[in-house]
Amino acid sequence: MGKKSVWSICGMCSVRCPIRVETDGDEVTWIEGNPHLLQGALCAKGSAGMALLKDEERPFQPLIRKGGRGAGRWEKASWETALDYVAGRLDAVIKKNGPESVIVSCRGGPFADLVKAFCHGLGSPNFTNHDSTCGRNVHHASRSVYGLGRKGFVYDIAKCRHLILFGRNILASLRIAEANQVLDMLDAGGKLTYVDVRQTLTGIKADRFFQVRPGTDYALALGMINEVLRQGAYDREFVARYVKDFTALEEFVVPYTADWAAAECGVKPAQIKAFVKDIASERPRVIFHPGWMLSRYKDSFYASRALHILNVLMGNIEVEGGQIFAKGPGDCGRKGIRTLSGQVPKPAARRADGVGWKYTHFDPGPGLFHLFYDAMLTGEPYPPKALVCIRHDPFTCFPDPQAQKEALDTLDLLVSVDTHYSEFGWYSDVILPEATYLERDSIIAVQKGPKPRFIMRRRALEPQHDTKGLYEILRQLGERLGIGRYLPFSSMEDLWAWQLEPTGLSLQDFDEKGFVSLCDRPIMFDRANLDGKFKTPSGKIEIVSGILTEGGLPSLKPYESPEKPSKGRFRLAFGRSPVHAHGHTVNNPLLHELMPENTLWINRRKAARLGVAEGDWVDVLADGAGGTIKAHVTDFIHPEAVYMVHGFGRQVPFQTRAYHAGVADQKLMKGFLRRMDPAGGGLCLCECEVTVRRSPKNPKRRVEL
Ligand SMILES: Nc1nc2c(c(=O)[nH]1)N[C@H]1C(S)=C(S)[C@@H](COP(=O)(O)OP(=O)(O)OC[C@H]3O[C@@H](n4cnc5c(=O)[nH]c(N)nc54)[C@H](O)[C@@H]3O)O[C@H]1N2
Ligand SMILES: Nc1nc2c(c(=O)[nH]1)N[C@H]1C(S)=C(S)[C@@H](COP(=O)(O)OP(=O)(O)OC[C@H]3O[C@@H](n4cnc5c(=O)[nH]c(N)nc54)[C@H](O)[C@@H]3O)O[C@H]1N2
Ligand code: SF4
Ligand SMILES: [Mo]
Repeated sequence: MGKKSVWSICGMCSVRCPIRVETDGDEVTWIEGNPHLLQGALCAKGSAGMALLKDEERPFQPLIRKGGRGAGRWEKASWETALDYVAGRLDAVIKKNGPESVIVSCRGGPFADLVKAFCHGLGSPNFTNHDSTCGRNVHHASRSVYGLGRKGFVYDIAKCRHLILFGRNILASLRIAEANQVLDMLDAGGKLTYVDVRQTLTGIKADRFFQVRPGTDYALALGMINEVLRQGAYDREFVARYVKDFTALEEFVVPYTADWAAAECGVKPAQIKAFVKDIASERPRVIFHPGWMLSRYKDSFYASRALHILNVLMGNIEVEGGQIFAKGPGDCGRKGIRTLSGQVPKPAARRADGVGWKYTHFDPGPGLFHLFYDAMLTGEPYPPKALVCIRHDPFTCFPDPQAQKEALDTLDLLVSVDTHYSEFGWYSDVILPEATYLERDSIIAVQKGPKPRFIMRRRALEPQHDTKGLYEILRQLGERLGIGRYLPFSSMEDLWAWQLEPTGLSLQDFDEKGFVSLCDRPIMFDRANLDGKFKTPSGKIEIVSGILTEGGLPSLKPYESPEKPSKGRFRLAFGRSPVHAHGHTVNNPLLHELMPENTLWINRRKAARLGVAEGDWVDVLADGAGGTIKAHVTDFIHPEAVYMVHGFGRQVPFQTRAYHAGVADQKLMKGFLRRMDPAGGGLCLCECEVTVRRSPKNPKRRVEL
């Protein structure tokens, strides 16, 4: 045994930073960011990977439900029995209702190809993920402007002179590499402008902070566009060469002056004008980040679209310090790896969520998960009958778990493949425990960028319990279901070798750094000739989007002012803590210690009126749902909003640390499964309003009555 050093990829959140892991026998003794890419840096969650391994409150062998759904009576099973059981039930569903009645969902990301191959291999088109509560609006906004999705560009933040973030809390809701870039940019004298309804870790580093009224980002962005045009602060040449329908934009923004926007958002007009003066001299090295998680307001799609348009006005495309086309192996004159899903025929059936045929303006890729609930309740276009969730917890991820349960009760089979007891897992029929990222290998994937690379995760340890890696789980299920030919490799080494074959590389090429760079220097396209690079219907950057027009939707949507919450009510804003990843780290022994529960941020004046002081228990109530947490009274949040960190209020009794600690924002969002932005496909989670009162409840009681 002895000591080992292994190149791997962190799995504590979905960012998947490259890491180096040291082990001694069966112990992990050290984890750090890959020194070649991250100079050793790691976040608190990444370091707590060691505590994940030691966490005893996780499933350590397959479990099959005995009592009613959610009753918490489980029978421990061998893998043989559990896989036979799942395959038998899936087979019955497929025979009776067709393969399309199976939905397979996973967390997306670089390794999703395996899950897609399994889902399509079964014959189901219903491969899906979490994204309608995350980045779908931003993705579709990007697609409507450039014909390229959210990941079509990378932002050269380190070299930019001014970074503008609308609610992108980049230093707390983090990616290590990106956070380091922001700090480098600030060290080099770059500026930061931050827009939020509250002050944050990122905002306190900003040169300019706009504290806006909740839901008014679109107004601020329109005011900025108007002012940029008024000051002539845009790249005329770039616009003339690549942009379609620019005059439509000029006409559209006429009423949205900086003065108007300032009044609408509650900021100072002079600040907007001074800001535009700054960027006029700094462009093209100015980046308006289009947002990441913008499943928030009913116009978040259009707000993101306006931010993309501001980038175009800056002419920041394919320049240092701007946004750069993400390059793949082909751009370096190299061959790509083989993909598993590439070997599987496309299923013939239409998607049950309607994406691709009923909703033609959405990217058909992973569809929109929440729309499957409609199919379950209506049986249209056909009734789904089985749901397999891999690294995905719909009851934390999607609003209104109660409504979800009612729809899921129409299904014959719910399977959770997870490293933890997720809220969904607790309600499901079978839990198949996956080995943690430190105990499993993953397929090789491509990471696109100015310098694309192949990445891989290798196990640092053998599984410490009776758990298995995902490839093995899906391969053994596939064999039982007669689709073994799509996952034919009996070892990861064989699979990797097959993936690498066309590239001429071997596994040893990953030994030196843990990844393989496909070029030495960043690849830049010729900015004077970007023809063919924009994949819109017109081939141009589209102010009026062909895709949206065909879908019967406006491209330049007139602004509608968000309603002020009525007396005693607040808009429920939410976000992340730097030390937690959604709901799945709140029971981690170390991270729980750092942040055991969430609090409700409330504006000091509003709190005073409610008789609430710092640390008081408050009830947060919405439409029949509610919870009790401590108040955090502060001047640094807009009076119309209250705020809490997402991921708390868990209800799995086996997770003793997290059990009923704090409140789950998603449970307050009653009816929000149906609040979809018709243009962006994202849910409008921040349209939820709550009331707050001093709590008369016994704060020590942890169960809901
Ligand atoms: N109300 C509200 N809703 C939200 C959000 C919010 O802030 N507020 N945030 C939204 C956003 S941005 C996102 S991305 C989604 C995230 O929601 P999800 O996509 O559900 O993602 P996670 O919470 O990251 O993880 C889901 C599950 O993966 C499991 N898991 C972790 N590591 C592994 C592993 O290695 N293998 C396996 N098999 N499982 C693993 C975890 O235990 C957890 O149960 O939620 C969205 N929904
Ligand atoms: N530590 C940590 N990092 C993460 C994650 C994690 O779970 N933990 N998850 C990753 C994932 S999946 C995602 S999607 C990203 C999300 O990255 P972000 O979108 O940057 O993160 P959030 O914390 O969800 O939200 C940011 C801010 O939006 C603000 N906000 C609310 N309403 C408004 C409004 O009307 N206008 C403006 N301008 N701001 C508003 C909130 O106050 C909050 O501070 O983070 C990623 N990084
Ligand atoms: S941001 Fe932190 S938790 Fe997420 S992958 Fe990177 S190191 Fe791991
Ligand atoms: Mo996300």
